[in-house]
Amino acid sequence: MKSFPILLVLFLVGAIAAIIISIFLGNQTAATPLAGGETTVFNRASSAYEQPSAGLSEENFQRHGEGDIAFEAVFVTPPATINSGLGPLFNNASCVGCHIRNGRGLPEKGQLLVRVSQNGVPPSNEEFSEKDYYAEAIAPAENATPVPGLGTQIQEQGVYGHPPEGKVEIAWQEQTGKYGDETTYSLRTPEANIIQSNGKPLPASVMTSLRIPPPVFGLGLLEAVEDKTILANSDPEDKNGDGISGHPNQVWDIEKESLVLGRFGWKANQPNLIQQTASAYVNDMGVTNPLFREPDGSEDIDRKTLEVAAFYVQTLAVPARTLLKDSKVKRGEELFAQAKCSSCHVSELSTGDYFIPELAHQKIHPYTDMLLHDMGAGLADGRPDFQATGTEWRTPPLWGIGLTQTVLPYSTYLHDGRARTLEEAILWHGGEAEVAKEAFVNMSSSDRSALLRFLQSL
Ligand code: HEC
Ligand code: HEC
Ligand SMILES: [Ca+2]
Ligand SMILES: [Ca+2]
Ligand SMILES: [Ca+2]
Repeated sequence: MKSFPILLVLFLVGAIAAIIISIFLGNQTAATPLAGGETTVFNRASSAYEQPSAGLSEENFQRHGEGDIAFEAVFVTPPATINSGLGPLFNNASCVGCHIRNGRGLPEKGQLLVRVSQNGVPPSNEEFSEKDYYAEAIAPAENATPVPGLGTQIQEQGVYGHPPEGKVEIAWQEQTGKYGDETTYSLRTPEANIIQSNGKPLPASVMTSLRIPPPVFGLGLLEAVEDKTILANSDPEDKNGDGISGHPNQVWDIEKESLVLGRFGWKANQPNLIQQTASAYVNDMGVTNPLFREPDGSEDIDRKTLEVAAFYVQTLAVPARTLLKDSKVKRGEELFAQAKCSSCHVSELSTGDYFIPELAHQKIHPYTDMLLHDMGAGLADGRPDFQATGTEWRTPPLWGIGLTQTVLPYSTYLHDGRARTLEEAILWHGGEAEVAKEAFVNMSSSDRSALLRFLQSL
């Protein structure tokens, strides 16, 4: 007789515990602020992109600080005692000169890069002068061979006695469009006028591509995602019939001397952060290094400096998400999935083993699949790069994108910085993302603003 109430009490306790556990688990699978897993930092101020990953060992924290100094180092003309080796041709004298506060750069001189190439066989040694070699020691794709006299990138600056390769002027063309509810919008397209130092315009056969500097935080985590995790989302022939056919780039790894999966840059044409950093030094700053040496085998910076600069971007933290309980943000997150934005901007990936153990085996929320997608004629540069065609771009991560204007007001979006707002960035989507774009265009204005508010919460 006495056992009955005890059983009832036990039953109630069990039921309440089950409810509490299910709420807890529910929260675990739903939105989390931990965009960068355990390495996430809780900083949504203007310094949000400049924080070392949370949980770094004392030694790696120190190393991150040394990398910060390398990233900020302003190079000067040789001979000099420190930071010597700028040029002879260059675009900017420091990493931070383009990657200001580690956020995105602007489409303006000193930050915008113009990639050039042509079809066909690479120029012979006689055609390809020593000057080209200095500035353009790269690992070019067969479908993006260097242009005689210009290489694969236009350096708009030169040290004393070395005229720059040319001057780039951007003019913007405006075009208007309408949402489903008749609200109008306006989009701008860049038109680059490139004049070589000899006063001549570029020959029509030269393919060009404009690139703004992308944000550089969270990159170690993206480097730590295993190839097989990225390949799991690849569907080049669209076998599942959802209209999305992402595929990886395959690019030349100069140290491995083989083709490997491409990860970094707007067309994923760099395999890893060491090679990305080494090519930034040589091409953007004219600073030769162990991966890209002078013709006589010497170098402006040693392996240690190269590695520590790469370590800095490898260990820049991702800021935590915010406004998770805001009803508009929640609605926006649903719309992001319904409109199939999440087919490319994949919300969750896991990292594998990594040489920085603090970044290994993390559940991250980068909102990218790291794959290339056909984005339509509107965004096309017509310049292929390895497996990326002239209409394809790598899905950029959207984590931290809500802080863009907090970090650097007037920052712009997309590969060439044409989009002045997140809304414009979405409106430019075409190709495989045409359906997603149309879904956005036909949303009610309150749903459109909910979707944008969700992006602001990242
Ligand atoms: C002249 C401006 C400029 C300078 C100087 C510069 N960068 Fe960049 N950086 C860019 C641009 C533009 C891109 C995009 C390139 C592309 O997609 O082809 C980029 C891309 C990157 C990326 C890839 C980011 C991603 O998400 O894929 C990293 C990492 C990077 N830079 C690091 C560095 C480091 C380290 C230095 C200094 C050694 C440096 N950059 C110097 C302009 C610059
Ligand atoms: C087919 C794949 C795909 C789909 C679907 C897609 N995107 Fe994108 N998104 C991309 C690619 C690729 C880019 C880069 C294009 C470029 O720079 O020219 C991009 C760029 C962006 C950017 C600018 C990022 C930056 O760093 O400048 C935002 C914001 C964005 N997408 C949001 C969305 C939203 C919201 C949706 C759904 C309405 C969506 N995307 C659907 C592939 C996709
Ligand atoms: Ca040099
Ligand atoms: Ca050049
Ligand atoms: Ca598909």
